[in-house]
Amino acid sequence: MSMGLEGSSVVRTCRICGTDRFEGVVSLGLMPLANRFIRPEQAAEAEPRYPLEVIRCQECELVQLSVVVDPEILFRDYAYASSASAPVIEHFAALATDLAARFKLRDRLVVEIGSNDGVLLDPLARRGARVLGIEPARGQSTAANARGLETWNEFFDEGVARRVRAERGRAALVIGNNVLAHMSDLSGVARAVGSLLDDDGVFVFEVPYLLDLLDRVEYDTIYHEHLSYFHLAPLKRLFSDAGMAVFHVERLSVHGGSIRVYVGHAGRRSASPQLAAMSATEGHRLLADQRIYRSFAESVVASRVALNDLLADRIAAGWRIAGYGASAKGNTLLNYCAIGPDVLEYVADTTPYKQGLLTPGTRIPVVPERRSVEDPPDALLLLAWNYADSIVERKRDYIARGGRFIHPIPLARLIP
Ligand code: DWN
Repeated sequence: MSMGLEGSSVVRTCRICGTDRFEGVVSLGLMPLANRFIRPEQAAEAEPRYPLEVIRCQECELVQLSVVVDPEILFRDYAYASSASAPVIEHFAALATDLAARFKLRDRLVVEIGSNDGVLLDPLARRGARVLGIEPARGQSTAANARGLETWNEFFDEGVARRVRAERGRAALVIGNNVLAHMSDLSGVARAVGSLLDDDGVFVFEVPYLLDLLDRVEYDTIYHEHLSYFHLAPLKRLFSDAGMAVFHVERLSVHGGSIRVYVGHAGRRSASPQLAAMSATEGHRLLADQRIYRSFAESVVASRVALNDLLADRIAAGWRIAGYGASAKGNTLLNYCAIGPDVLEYVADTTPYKQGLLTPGTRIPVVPERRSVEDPPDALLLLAWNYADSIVERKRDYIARGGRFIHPIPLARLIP
Protein backbone atom coordinates (compact mmCIF):
# COMPACT_ATOMS: atom_id res chain seq x y z
CA MET A 1 0.00 0.00 0.00
CA SER A 2 1.60 3.26 -1.10
CA MET A 3 1.40 5.95 1.56
CA GLY A 4 0.02 9.33 0.51
CA LEU A 5 0.63 12.80 1.93
CA GLU A 6 1.80 12.78 5.57
CA GLY A 7 2.03 8.96 5.69
CA SER A 8 -1.63 8.05 5.20
CA SER A 9 -3.54 6.21 2.49
CA VAL A 10 -7.18 5.69 1.58
CA VAL A 11 -8.59 2.15 1.88
CA ARG A 12 -9.82 0.97 -1.54
CA THR A 13 -10.48 -2.72 -0.76
CA CYS A 14 -11.51 -4.63 2.35
CA ARG A 15 -8.54 -5.82 4.39
CA ILE A 16 -10.08 -9.28 4.82
CA CYS A 17 -12.03 -10.17 1.67
CA GLY A 18 -10.66 -7.71 -0.89
CA THR A 19 -13.96 -6.38 -2.20
CA ASP A 20 -14.53 -2.64 -2.74
CA ARG A 21 -18.17 -2.41 -1.62
CA PHE A 22 -18.46 -0.42 1.63
CA GLU A 23 -21.22 1.29 3.62
CA GLY A 24 -20.49 4.34 5.80
CA VAL A 25 -20.79 3.87 9.60
CA VAL A 26 -19.67 7.11 11.26
CA SER A 27 -17.25 9.98 10.67
CA LEU A 28 -15.58 11.75 13.61
CA GLY A 29 -13.90 14.35 11.39
CA LEU A 30 -10.24 15.26 11.05
CA MET A 31 -8.42 14.02 14.16
CA PRO A 32 -4.86 14.21 15.51
CA LEU A 33 -3.17 10.90 16.43
CA ALA A 34 -4.57 9.76 19.78
CA ASN A 35 -1.22 8.74 21.27
CA ARG A 36 0.95 11.57 19.87
CA PHE A 37 1.20 13.69 23.00
CA ILE A 38 2.75 17.14 22.43
CA ARG A 39 5.86 18.63 24.05
CA PRO A 40 5.06 22.05 25.57
CA GLU A 41 7.68 23.72 23.36
CA GLN A 42 5.77 22.45 20.31
CA ALA A 43 2.35 23.57 21.60
CA ALA A 44 2.00 26.34 19.01
CA GLU A 45 2.93 24.07 16.08
CA ALA A 46 0.23 22.54 13.88
CA GLU A 47 0.02 18.73 14.15
CA PRO A 48 -1.05 16.31 11.42
CA ARG A 49 -4.74 15.48 11.37
CA TYR A 50 -6.27 12.59 9.44
CA PRO A 51 -9.87 11.68 8.58
CA LEU A 52 -11.30 9.38 11.26
CA GLU A 53 -14.07 7.61 9.40
CA VAL A 54 -15.49 4.10 9.90
CA ILE A 55 -16.84 2.02 7.03
CA ARG A 56 -18.28 -1.49 6.76
CA CYS A 57 -17.52 -4.12 4.14
CA GLN A 58 -20.74 -5.30 2.52
CA GLU A 59 -19.21 -8.71 1.71
CA CYS A 60 -17.51 -9.98 4.90
CA GLU A 61 -19.01 -7.34 7.24
CA LEU A 62 -15.66 -6.18 8.65
CA VAL A 63 -16.04 -2.74 10.23
CA GLN A 64 -12.84 -0.79 9.52
CA LEU A 65 -11.28 2.65 9.08
CA SER A 66 -11.32 4.28 5.64
CA VAL A 67 -7.83 5.78 6.05
CA VAL A 68 -4.64 3.99 7.18
CA VAL A 69 -1.86 5.96 8.87
CA ASP A 70 1.70 4.64 8.44
CA PRO A 71 2.43 2.30 11.40
CA GLU A 72 5.95 3.75 11.60
CA ILE A 73 4.30 7.06 12.54
CA LEU A 74 1.84 5.44 14.94
CA PHE A 75 3.95 2.92 16.82
CA ARG A 76 7.72 3.47 16.69
CA ASP A 77 7.65 6.24 19.34
CA TYR A 78 4.62 5.05 21.29
CA ALA A 79 3.12 6.48 24.48
CA TYR A 80 1.07 3.51 25.68
CA ALA A 81 2.69 1.34 28.36
CA SER A 82 0.61 -1.66 29.49
CA SER A 83 2.18 -1.75 32.92
CA ALA A 84 1.04 1.81 33.72
CA SER A 85 -2.41 0.41 34.51
CA ALA A 86 -2.68 -1.93 37.51
CA PRO A 87 -5.86 -3.58 36.15
CA VAL A 88 -3.95 -4.51 32.96
CA ILE A 89 -1.18 -6.15 34.99
CA GLU A 90 -3.84 -8.12 36.90
CA HIS A 91 -5.68 -9.05 33.69
CA PHE A 92 -2.59 -10.53 32.03
CA ALA A 93 -1.41 -12.28 35.20
CA ALA A 94 -4.76 -14.09 35.20
CA LEU A 95 -4.43 -14.85 31.49
CA ALA A 96 -0.97 -16.40 32.03
CA THR A 97 -2.44 -18.64 34.73
CA ASP A 98 -5.30 -19.61 32.44
CA LEU A 99 -3.06 -20.36 29.44
CA ALA A 100 -0.62 -22.39 31.57
CA ALA A 101 -3.54 -24.47 32.82
CA ARG A 102 -5.07 -24.91 29.37
CA PHE A 103 -1.87 -25.67 27.40
CA LYS A 104 1.44 -27.38 28.20
CA LEU A 105 3.81 -24.40 28.08
CA ARG A 106 6.86 -25.48 30.10
CA ASP A 107 9.93 -25.31 27.82
CA ARG A 108 7.61 -24.67 24.85
CA LEU A 109 8.00 -21.59 22.60
CA VAL A 110 5.41 -18.85 23.22
CA VAL A 111 5.56 -15.84 20.88
CA GLU A 112 3.63 -12.67 21.75
CA ILE A 113 2.89 -10.16 18.99
CA GLY A 114 2.63 -6.59 20.29
CA SER A 115 4.11 -7.59 23.66
CA ASN A 116 4.54 -3.94 24.74
CA ASP A 117 6.68 -3.76 27.92
CA GLY A 118 6.46 -7.49 28.66
CA VAL A 119 3.41 -7.34 30.94
CA LEU A 120 2.31 -10.83 29.78
CA LEU A 121 5.72 -12.26 28.81
CA ASP A 122 6.81 -11.97 32.45
CA PRO A 123 4.18 -14.24 34.08
CA LEU A 124 4.44 -16.70 31.17
CA ALA A 125 8.23 -16.92 31.60
CA ARG A 126 7.74 -17.50 35.33
CA ARG A 127 5.69 -20.55 34.36
CA GLY A 128 8.55 -22.01 32.40
CA ALA A 129 7.59 -21.02 28.86
CA ARG A 130 10.34 -20.04 26.38
CA VAL A 131 8.96 -16.54 25.65
CA LEU A 132 9.72 -14.21 22.75
CA GLY A 133 8.14 -10.78 22.28
CA ILE A 134 7.69 -9.01 18.93
CA GLU A 135 7.14 -5.28 19.64
CA PRO A 136 7.63 -2.35 17.20
CA ALA A 137 7.65 0.42 19.83
CA ARG A 138 11.25 1.23 20.71
CA GLY A 139 10.62 2.31 24.32
CA GLN A 140 8.44 -0.66 25.23
CA SER A 141 10.77 -3.15 23.50
CA THR A 142 13.75 -1.71 25.38
CA ALA A 143 11.85 -1.86 28.69
CA ALA A 144 10.95 -5.53 28.14
CA ASN A 145 14.54 -6.50 27.25
CA ALA A 146 15.76 -4.63 30.34
CA ARG A 147 13.53 -7.01 32.35
CA GLY A 148 15.23 -10.01 30.72
CA LEU A 149 12.24 -10.70 28.46
CA GLU A 150 13.65 -11.22 24.96
CA THR A 151 11.82 -8.87 22.61
CA TRP A 152 12.55 -8.17 18.95
CA ASN A 153 11.88 -4.52 17.98
CA GLU A 154 9.92 -5.42 14.85
CA PHE A 155 6.49 -5.26 13.24
CA PHE A 156 5.25 -8.87 13.02
CA ASP A 157 4.88 -10.15 9.46
CA GLU A 158 5.65 -13.25 7.37
CA GLY A 159 9.36 -12.39 7.24
CA VAL A 160 9.64 -12.13 11.02
CA ALA A 161 7.67 -15.38 11.37
CA ARG A 162 10.15 -17.14 9.08
CA ARG A 163 13.07 -15.77 11.13
CA VAL A 164 11.51 -16.90 14.45
CA ARG A 165 10.86 -20.37 13.03
CA ALA A 166 14.43 -20.63 11.72
CA GLU A 167 16.04 -19.42 14.96
CA ARG A 168 13.62 -20.67 17.65
CA GLY A 169 11.52 -23.37 15.96
CA ARG A 170 7.71 -23.55 15.76
CA ALA A 171 5.52 -22.19 18.55
CA ALA A 172 3.07 -23.97 20.82
CA LEU A 173 1.32 -20.65 21.37
CA VAL A 174 1.19 -17.33 19.54
CA ILE A 175 -0.53 -14.53 21.46
CA GLY A 176 -1.73 -11.14 20.24
CA ASN A 177 -3.68 -8.96 22.69
CA ASN A 178 -4.98 -5.60 21.45
CA VAL A 179 -2.79 -5.82 18.39
CA LEU A 180 -4.76 -7.55 15.60
CA ALA A 181 -7.03 -4.49 15.27
CA HIS A 182 -3.91 -2.38 14.72
CA MET A 183 -2.59 -4.38 11.76
CA SER A 184 -3.31 -3.52 8.15
CA ASP A 185 -2.26 -6.71 6.31
CA LEU A 186 -4.55 -9.10 8.20
CA SER A 187 -4.29 -11.87 5.59
CA GLY A 188 -0.49 -11.71 5.74
CA VAL A 189 -0.56 -11.80 9.56
CA ALA A 190 -2.91 -14.82 9.55
CA ARG A 191 -0.59 -16.67 7.14
CA ALA A 192 2.44 -15.69 9.24
CA VAL A 193 0.85 -17.02 12.44
CA GLY A 194 -0.13 -20.25 10.68
CA SER A 195 3.43 -20.76 9.45
CA LEU A 196 4.81 -20.25 12.96
CA LEU A 197 2.45 -22.51 14.93
CA ASP A 198 3.34 -26.18 15.36
CA ASP A 199 0.74 -28.75 14.27
CA ASP A 200 -1.24 -28.49 17.51
CA GLY A 201 -0.32 -24.83 18.07
CA VAL A 202 -2.91 -22.23 19.04
CA PHE A 203 -3.19 -18.51 18.30
CA VAL A 204 -4.93 -16.71 21.19
CA PHE A 205 -5.81 -13.04 20.80
CA GLU A 206 -7.96 -10.37 22.43
CA VAL A 207 -9.70 -7.61 20.48
CA PRO A 208 -12.38 -5.09 21.43
CA TYR A 209 -15.80 -6.47 20.48
CA LEU A 210 -17.97 -4.65 17.93
CA LEU A 211 -21.21 -5.45 19.75
CA ASP A 212 -19.99 -3.70 22.91
CA LEU A 213 -18.82 -0.71 20.87
CA LEU A 214 -22.26 -0.39 19.29
CA ASP A 215 -24.36 -1.17 22.38
CA ARG A 216 -22.46 1.14 24.75
CA VAL A 217 -21.69 3.84 22.17
CA GLU A 218 -17.97 3.47 22.83
CA TYR A 219 -17.14 5.83 19.95
CA ASP A 220 -14.01 7.09 21.74
CA THR A 221 -12.37 3.69 21.17
CA ILE A 222 -12.28 4.70 17.50
CA TYR A 223 -8.86 6.15 16.64
CA HIS A 224 -6.23 5.68 13.93
CA GLU A 225 -4.41 2.83 15.73
CA HIS A 226 -7.58 0.73 15.55
CA LEU A 227 -7.96 -0.15 11.88
CA SER A 228 -10.57 -2.89 12.48
CA TYR A 229 -13.55 -3.30 14.82
CA PHE A 230 -14.10 -7.02 14.98
CA HIS A 231 -16.91 -9.45 15.46
CA LEU A 232 -16.76 -13.21 14.87
CA ALA A 233 -18.07 -13.45 11.31
CA PRO A 234 -15.19 -11.66 9.53
CA LEU A 235 -12.61 -13.23 11.87
CA LYS A 236 -13.82 -16.72 10.95
CA ARG A 237 -13.49 -15.74 7.27
CA LEU A 238 -9.99 -14.34 7.79
CA PHE A 239 -8.57 -17.48 9.39
CA SER A 240 -10.45 -19.92 7.18
CA ASP A 241 -8.85 -18.22 4.15
CA ALA A 242 -5.45 -18.89 5.81
CA GLY A 243 -6.11 -22.63 6.36
CA MET A 244 -6.96 -22.18 10.03
CA ALA A 245 -10.14 -22.23 12.10
CA VAL A 246 -11.57 -20.30 15.06
CA PHE A 247 -12.51 -22.99 17.59
CA HIS A 248 -13.31 -21.11 20.81
CA VAL A 249 -14.20 -17.61 22.02
CA GLU A 250 -14.67 -15.94 25.42
CA ARG A 251 -16.35 -12.62 26.18
CA LEU A 252 -14.31 -10.25 28.40
CA SER A 253 -15.10 -6.97 30.17
CA VAL A 254 -11.62 -5.51 29.60
CA HIS A 255 -11.23 -2.33 27.50
CA GLY A 256 -14.97 -1.72 27.37
CA GLY A 257 -15.80 -5.25 26.21
CA SER A 258 -13.53 -7.59 24.26
CA ILE A 259 -13.45 -11.13 22.93
CA ARG A 260 -10.63 -13.65 23.42
CA VAL A 261 -10.43 -15.81 20.32
CA TYR A 262 -8.69 -19.19 19.93
CA VAL A 263 -7.51 -20.33 16.49
CA GLY A 264 -5.79 -23.54 15.36
CA HIS A 265 -4.85 -25.22 12.09
CA ALA A 266 -8.00 -26.30 10.24
CA GLY A 267 -9.34 -29.66 11.37
CA ARG A 268 -7.17 -29.91 14.51
CA ARG A 269 -9.75 -28.84 17.12
CA SER A 270 -13.55 -29.02 17.33
CA ALA A 271 -15.61 -25.85 17.73
CA SER A 272 -16.75 -25.11 21.30
CA PRO A 273 -20.39 -24.53 22.33
CA GLN A 274 -19.42 -20.97 23.28
CA LEU A 275 -18.39 -20.30 19.69
CA ALA A 276 -21.68 -21.60 18.34
CA ALA A 277 -23.64 -19.54 20.86
CA MET A 278 -21.83 -16.29 20.08
CA SER A 279 -22.12 -16.87 16.35
CA ALA A 280 -25.87 -17.38 16.78
CA THR A 281 -26.15 -14.18 18.83
CA GLU A 282 -24.40 -12.23 16.09
CA GLY A 283 -26.80 -13.71 13.57
CA HIS A 284 -29.80 -12.56 15.61
CA ARG A 285 -28.34 -9.03 15.94
CA LEU A 286 -28.44 -8.65 12.13
CA LEU A 287 -25.06 -6.97 12.05
CA ALA A 288 -25.37 -6.70 8.27
CA ASP A 289 -28.34 -4.36 8.71
CA GLN A 290 -27.28 -0.78 8.00
CA ARG A 291 -29.93 0.53 10.40
CA ILE A 292 -27.79 -0.61 13.37
CA TYR A 293 -24.96 1.63 12.21
CA ARG A 294 -27.20 4.60 11.47
CA SER A 295 -28.57 4.33 15.01
CA PHE A 296 -25.01 4.15 16.40
CA ALA A 297 -24.00 7.30 14.51
CA GLU A 298 -27.02 9.15 15.93
CA SER A 299 -26.15 7.93 19.44
CA VAL A 300 -22.62 9.29 19.06
CA VAL A 301 -23.95 12.78 18.42
CA ALA A 302 -26.38 12.47 21.37
CA SER A 303 -23.48 11.38 23.60
CA ARG A 304 -21.45 14.47 22.67
CA VAL A 305 -24.40 16.79 23.38
CA ALA A 306 -25.08 15.18 26.77
CA LEU A 307 -21.44 15.43 27.85
CA ASN A 308 -21.04 19.05 26.78
CA ASP A 309 -24.33 19.96 28.49
CA LEU A 310 -23.24 18.35 31.77
CA LEU A 311 -19.82 20.01 31.68
CA ALA A 312 -21.29 23.44 30.88
CA ASP A 313 -23.84 23.07 33.67
CA ARG A 314 -21.20 22.13 36.26
CA ILE A 315 -18.81 24.88 35.21
CA ALA A 316 -21.67 27.41 35.42
CA ALA A 317 -22.20 26.10 38.96
CA GLY A 318 -18.58 27.03 39.73
CA TRP A 319 -17.03 23.53 39.64
CA ARG A 320 -13.35 22.95 38.84
CA ILE A 321 -13.05 19.91 36.54
CA ALA A 322 -10.02 17.83 35.46
CA GLY A 323 -9.50 14.66 33.42
CA TYR A 324 -8.47 11.28 34.83
CA GLY A 325 -6.43 8.90 32.62
CA ALA A 326 -4.66 10.35 29.54
CA SER A 327 -5.91 7.49 27.40
CA ALA A 328 -5.93 7.27 23.61
CA LYS A 329 -9.72 6.95 23.72
CA GLY A 330 -9.79 10.06 25.91
CA ASN A 331 -8.11 12.02 23.13
CA THR A 332 -10.74 10.94 20.60
CA LEU A 333 -13.43 12.06 23.04
CA LEU A 334 -11.77 15.39 23.90
CA ASN A 335 -11.19 16.29 20.25
CA TYR A 336 -14.61 15.14 19.02
CA CYS A 337 -16.39 17.02 21.84
CA ALA A 338 -14.01 20.04 21.56
CA ILE A 339 -13.12 19.88 25.26
CA GLY A 340 -9.99 21.92 25.99
CA PRO A 341 -8.06 23.54 28.86
CA ASP A 342 -10.95 26.01 29.35
CA VAL A 343 -12.96 23.00 30.63
CA LEU A 344 -10.33 20.60 32.05
CA GLU A 345 -7.51 22.14 34.11
CA TYR A 346 -5.30 19.07 33.66
CA VAL A 347 -5.42 15.34 32.94
CA ALA A 348 -3.94 13.15 35.70
CA ASP A 349 -2.16 9.99 34.56
CA THR A 350 0.11 7.24 35.96
CA THR A 351 2.27 6.90 32.81
CA PRO A 352 5.66 8.63 33.33
CA TYR A 353 6.16 9.06 29.56
CA LYS A 354 2.94 11.13 29.24
CA GLN A 355 3.48 13.37 32.26
CA GLY A 356 4.61 16.90 31.37
CA LEU A 357 3.23 16.59 27.83
CA LEU A 358 0.03 18.06 26.35
CA THR A 359 -2.95 16.16 24.97
CA PRO A 360 -2.98 16.01 21.15
CA GLY A 361 -5.26 18.55 19.48
CA THR A 362 -6.67 19.97 22.74
CA ARG A 363 -3.37 20.91 24.49
CA ILE A 364 -4.42 20.02 28.07
CA PRO A 365 -1.44 19.41 30.40
CA VAL A 366 -0.90 15.79 31.49
CA VAL A 367 0.24 15.67 35.12
CA PRO A 368 1.23 12.91 37.59
CA GLU A 369 -1.74 11.12 39.12
CA ARG A 370 -0.90 12.50 42.59
CA ARG A 371 -1.99 15.98 41.40
CA SER A 372 -5.60 14.74 41.60
CA VAL A 373 -4.95 14.09 45.31
CA GLU A 374 -2.88 17.20 46.10
CA ASP A 375 -5.05 19.57 44.06
CA PRO A 376 -8.40 17.77 43.80
CA PRO A 377 -10.99 19.32 41.50
CA ASP A 378 -14.74 19.16 42.14
CA ALA A 379 -15.06 16.50 39.43
CA LEU A 380 -12.81 14.17 37.43
CA LEU A 381 -13.84 13.29 33.86
CA LEU A 382 -13.14 9.56 33.48
CA LEU A 383 -11.14 9.44 30.25
CA ALA A 384 -10.14 5.89 31.29
CA TRP A 385 -13.75 4.82 31.97
CA ASN A 386 -12.83 1.22 31.16
CA TYR A 387 -11.23 1.12 34.63
CA ALA A 388 -14.06 3.03 36.35
CA ASP A 389 -14.67 0.42 39.07
CA SER A 390 -10.98 0.17 39.96
CA ILE A 391 -10.46 3.94 39.87
CA VAL A 392 -13.56 4.81 41.92
CA GLU A 393 -12.64 2.13 44.45
CA ARG A 394 -9.08 3.38 44.78
CA LYS A 395 -10.18 7.04 45.10
CA ARG A 396 -12.76 6.50 47.86
CA ASP A 397 -11.14 9.28 49.91
CA TYR A 398 -11.63 11.74 47.04
CA ILE A 399 -15.33 10.85 46.97
CA ALA A 400 -15.56 10.97 50.77
CA ARG A 401 -14.34 14.59 50.60
CA GLY A 402 -17.10 15.45 48.11
CA GLY A 403 -15.27 14.67 44.88
CA ARG A 404 -17.29 13.38 41.92
CA PHE A 405 -16.52 11.49 38.73
CA ILE A 406 -18.09 12.13 35.32
CA HIS A 407 -18.56 8.95 33.30
CA PRO A 408 -18.82 10.16 29.68
CA ILE A 409 -20.53 7.32 27.76
CA PRO A 410 -23.01 6.34 26.56
CA LEU A 411 -24.67 9.39 28.17
CA ALA A 412 -22.65 11.53 30.63
CA ARG A 413 -23.49 10.88 34.29
CA LEU A 414 -22.09 11.78 37.68
CA ILE A 415 -20.63 9.12 40.02
CA PRO A 416 -21.79 9.11 42.80
O1 DWN B 1 -5.54 -0.88 22.03
C1 DWN B 1 -5.00 -0.14 22.85
C2 DWN B 1 -5.42 -0.15 24.27
C3 DWN B 1 -5.36 -1.56 24.79
O2 DWN B 1 -4.57 0.64 25.06
C4 DWN B 1 -3.91 0.74 22.45
N1 DWN B 1 -4.06 1.03 21.02
C5 DWN B 1 -3.84 2.03 23.20
C6 DWN B 1 -4.35 1.94 24.57
O3 DWN B 1 -5.60 2.62 24.61
P1 DWN B 1 -5.87 3.60 25.83
O4 DWN B 1 -4.72 4.56 25.97
O5 DWN B 1 -7.25 4.13 25.70
O6 DWN B 1 -5.75 2.53 27.02
P2 DWN B 1 -6.07 2.62 28.54
O7 DWN B 1 -5.40 1.41 29.15
O8 DWN B 1 -7.53 2.76 28.75
O9 DWN B 1 -5.31 3.93 29.07
C7 DWN B 1 -5.53 4.25 30.41
C8 DWN B 1 -4.66 5.45 30.76
O10 DWN B 1 -5.02 5.82 32.09
C9 DWN B 1 -3.18 5.10 30.78
O11 DWN B 1 -2.43 6.21 30.31
C10 DWN B 1 -2.90 4.84 32.25
C11 DWN B 1 -3.88 5.75 32.95
N2 DWN B 1 -4.37 5.26 34.24
C12 DWN B 1 -4.29 6.13 35.31
O12 DWN B 1 -3.81 7.26 35.18
N3 DWN B 1 -4.77 5.70 36.53
C13 DWN B 1 -4.93 4.03 34.33
C14 DWN B 1 -5.42 3.61 35.56
C15 DWN B 1 -6.05 2.24 35.70
C16 DWN B 1 -5.33 4.47 36.70
O13 DWN B 1 -5.77 4.13 37.81
